[in-house]
Parts: sequence; structure tokens; C-alpha cells
Amino acid sequence: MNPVPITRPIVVAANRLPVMRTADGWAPSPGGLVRALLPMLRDTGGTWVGWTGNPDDEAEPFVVEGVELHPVPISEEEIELYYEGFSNDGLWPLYHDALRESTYSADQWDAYVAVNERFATTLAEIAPPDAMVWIHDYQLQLVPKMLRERRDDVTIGFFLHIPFPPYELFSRLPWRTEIVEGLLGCDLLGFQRPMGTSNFIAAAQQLLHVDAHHDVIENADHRTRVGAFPISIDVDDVEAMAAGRATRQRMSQIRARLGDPEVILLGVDRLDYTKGIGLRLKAFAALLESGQLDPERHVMVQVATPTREAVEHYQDERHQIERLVGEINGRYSRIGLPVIHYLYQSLPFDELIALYRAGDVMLVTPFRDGMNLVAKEYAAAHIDGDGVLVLSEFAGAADELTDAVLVNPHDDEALQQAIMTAVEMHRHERRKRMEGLRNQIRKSDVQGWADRFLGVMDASAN
Ligand code: ADQ
Repeated sequence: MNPVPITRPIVVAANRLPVMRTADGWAPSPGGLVRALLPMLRDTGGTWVGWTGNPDDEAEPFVVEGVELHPVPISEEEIELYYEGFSNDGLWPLYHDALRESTYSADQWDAYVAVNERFATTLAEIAPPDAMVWIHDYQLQLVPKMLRERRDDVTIGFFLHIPFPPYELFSRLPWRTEIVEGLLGCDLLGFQRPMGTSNFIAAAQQLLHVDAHHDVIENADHRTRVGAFPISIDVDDVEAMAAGRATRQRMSQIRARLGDPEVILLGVDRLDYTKGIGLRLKAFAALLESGQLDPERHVMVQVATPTREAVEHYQDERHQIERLVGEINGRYSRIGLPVIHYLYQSLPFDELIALYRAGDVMLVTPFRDGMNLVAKEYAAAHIDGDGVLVLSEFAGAADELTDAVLVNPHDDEALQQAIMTAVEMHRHERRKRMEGLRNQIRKSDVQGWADRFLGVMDASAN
């Protein structure tokens, strides 16, 4: 990988700091994004600004792996209103076109503004002169404008990890204009897919009558460059872990524990209603019912990571999925051999990689997803060159991973068909497609993504 060309100090802002608590203090959280960004921050003398995850945490700045982390306190009430309320119960379904009755409230919005102000004030205080400030995700969309008003020397970038919806949907939001104005405080505004970029430009034109030329939006003397920057994974790391002896042994053990079935179908998702877990289980059940799949030969593993457990829609989704798993297992399992193995757990990354390797068919079927890193991790882990990925057209990853079996998960027959295509696919075809997937993923890993974003940001300074 090329060395990072950026020498200006980089400051990252995200809702959460990139650390988790361990027995002896703090350790970096797992995940490619953190691994890609921390060394850059260390090398440029940068800082990461975010919440520790504990309510009312007034912790002083601290250093992890040579990087200064600057906590922003968030109160118990703000967690409920800004985080669980406006961000996760308001923006999240809207941006994922998970339509339902709107429950926006001014209290939630006020908390969102207040927390965004706190981030902007902190950034304005600590960013070194001429720094590059890179803000992440939907919880902080007002920060770019608020920061620009306080500091005009810094370059501001923003990356949205989730989709940006079409204007017809976005315009439901009572504070749609404020959000677009907030984001237009950036020098560079990045989305996962070209569709997110065009949706945002349309919203800015409708609401603020801005001029947009190609990838530049002009709004009252300020220019914002916009574009797609599809995020990726740490490919070398996944490949190395997949190749390890411990992973191979664990993979064989997993297959044996599942009763050495002919085909293992795998799902790995945060337990989120956008991930399409329920429809996937129903499609699996329908194929068992019609006899196209056979519980003696075909077994499914569904890992569902606990997430946002305080939000009611997530509790409902969990109950629905667990009832479905129970129904399907009750009908098709045999003593000692469930047809669906369901884990409501967060797993260590090496266990996840062993599961990916054991999975013959990976089912990634979200109704809408910014990118979906699980799809990329699965292909990167299949160093044996085998395995089939069934991938929703509505995941950002579908733009790049065209060698997957692409499917519209809203169409139950198409979903069943896609599963059967994957299960029955001839070995030559499987290998050809997996080679295509792996070549594609190797072309762009998370380090390349971060380098590209920061390079364009550097060149976009107003
Ligand atoms: P997420 O919605 O969280 O991310 P995703 O991209 O699939 O979705 O990332 C999930 C990550 O969690 C993967 O790296 C995976 O390895 C890990 N993971 C999943 N289940 C796990 C488990 N049980 N135990 C441990 N780890 C687990 C948001 C957007 C996505 C976008 C990413 C990055 O919603 O669309 O791809 O940000 O931009």
C-alpha cells in the first residue's frame, strides 16, 4: 500500500471514540476503519473526538496507541433524545427507506443540535491550525457548518456511512433544510454510492436552490465537492487470519459440530430491521417446505449481533426473528441437529472469519445498506477460492461485487431462486465468480479508501 501523502494534522470526529474498555484500561475497538485511521492520526499528530459510550463521562483526554482521544460528554437524557431518539429511531429508518409512521419530536431535534454544537465547539478548540477535520456519519450532520462558522482555516470533510435517501423521502424530515445546510459546511462530502451523491445534490437544489456543476455544489460563496467513496475492509488482515492454522482447525470443527452438512448457509448481521433477516429465514423455510432444500443436507447459521437494544423497534425485530427461528427449528430439526443455528452474540473476529470460511453460501440480503462489510469480509476470507455470495441489490457493495448472485430481497420468489442458484451452482462457476469478487476487493481496501478521501479533501480546500 502507498504511504499516506498527507502531512497536515488530521482530526477525526465520530459519535464514538475508537476504543472499548478492557480489564486494564482502553484498547482500540475492532474493525478496519479504526485500524486504517489510527496510524494516520499518530503519524500526523492528530486527534479523535467522540463519546466514550458512558453517560455523563467528563473524562480528560487520554492516549491510546500514540493517538490522543478527546472525549465529548453526552448526558443520560441526550443519549435517549439525540442518540436513541433522533439518530437511531428518526434518521436511521428514514435514510434506509424503512417507512413507517413518523415520530419526530422537537425535543429530540433540540438534543441533536446541542450535541452537534458540543462536537463543533470541541473541534474548534482543539484542531491545530490548518488541520483536516474528518467528520463521520449521520449523528453529526450539523457539525460541518457549525465548525466552519467557528474556524475558517481548517479543511472539513464528512463521510456518510449509510445511504442518503431520495428527496421524496428525505423531505419528510421537518429539519431537512438545516441538515442539508449543515452538510454544505464541508469542503468534501462523501457518500458510499453515486446514488447517495445524486440524491443529496437533488435535495440541495430543491431546498436551497444551489448551483451544482458535476461534483461541486456552490452555496453562498462556499464550494462543497461531493462524490462516492465506497468503503472497504482491511483485506490483508482478513486474508492472513483466514489462512492461519487455528482458523482452518476451527472451520473443520464448526463443520463437524453442524453434523457435516453438504451445504452451510450463513447470515451475519447486526440484528437490525434493515438487514432483511426475517425474509431470509422465511425464504429458507419455504425451500425446506417445498423440498428443494433438505434439512439433512442443508443447514443454516444465523449470527445476529446485539445492537440498539434500548430502541423498541429493535426489540420487536428480535422477537420476530427468534419466533421464526423457533418455528422453523420446531418443524424441520432433528434431535441434536437443528436446521438453523442461531447466535444472538457478538463474536471475536477470528471466530467470525472461521465461520465465513465454513460457510458455503453467504446470504447478505438487506433491504437497504450503505455498503455492507460482511459481504466483503466473506469474499476476502475465502482464500480457498470457493463459496458463493448472495447479495442484495440494495447494499452499496452491489455496485462493486457484481460477481455475487444479486437479488431483490423484497421479492420472495426471487430470493428463493437466488438461494437455490447459489446452492446448486457448479464448482467451476463458483470459483470463477469468487475469483472475480476477490480481485475486486483486493483493488480497494480500507487504507486505499482513507488515502483517497483525504487526498481529495486536501485538494478541495476552499
Ligand atoms: P453496519 O450496519 O454495522 O455498518 P456492516 O458494514 O455489515 O454493517 O459492518 C458490520 C461489521 O460488524 C463487520 O465488520 C462485521 O465483521 C462485524 N460483525 C458483524 N456481526 C458480528 C458479530 N456477531 N460479532 C463480531 N463482529 C460482528 C455501517 C453501515 C454499513 C457500512 C458500514 C461501514 O450500515 O452499510 O458498510 O457502516 O461504512
